Amino acid sequence: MKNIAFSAALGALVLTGSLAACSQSAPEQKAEETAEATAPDAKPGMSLAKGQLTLPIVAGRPAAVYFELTNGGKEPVTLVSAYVEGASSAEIHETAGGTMKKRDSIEIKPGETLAFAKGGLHVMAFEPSEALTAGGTAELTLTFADGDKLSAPVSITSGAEKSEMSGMDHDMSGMDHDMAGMEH
Ligand SMILES: [Cu+2]
Repeated sequence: MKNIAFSAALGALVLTGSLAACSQSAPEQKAEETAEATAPDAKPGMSLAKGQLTLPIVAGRPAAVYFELTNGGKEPVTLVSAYVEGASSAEIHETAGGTMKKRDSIEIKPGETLAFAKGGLHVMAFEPSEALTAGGTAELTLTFADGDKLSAPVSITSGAEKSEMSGMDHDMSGMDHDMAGMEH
């Protein structure tokens, strides 16, 4: 009986001790939470700049998303997928030698900035909704091989200035994407 009472008392002491430890470290934890709240879904070390979504000239065709992705960390990271809010789906594509192909993974070395730009890497957003209008913003989310994500707003621009390419740009049938003579 004595032993049980002693254990209970000891347990209470340990509990009290851990509570005290918790409250001591609380201010520090709160500061971290505040920092995270300003950058939700941000993979440490990764940053995205100059995000831009170019609407298709012809409604129903895919939109293209361009940006600069910088790995400010010390380890290489691997980009594996993209998501654009307001589009039914999105894929990472690369235009090279006049053809456009889907990329399943792209490694970004420490210190490297990867440019997603016309004529090269881009995120293709399929079936962009009417909620995506020029002058507004869309939320782009990138997912990395370790499951971490990076979300950033991208500004939406009209594709009208490329009207001479109307009917060619992103005119894909099926999921083959490996079509010659296409240009972004
Ligand atoms: Cu594409």
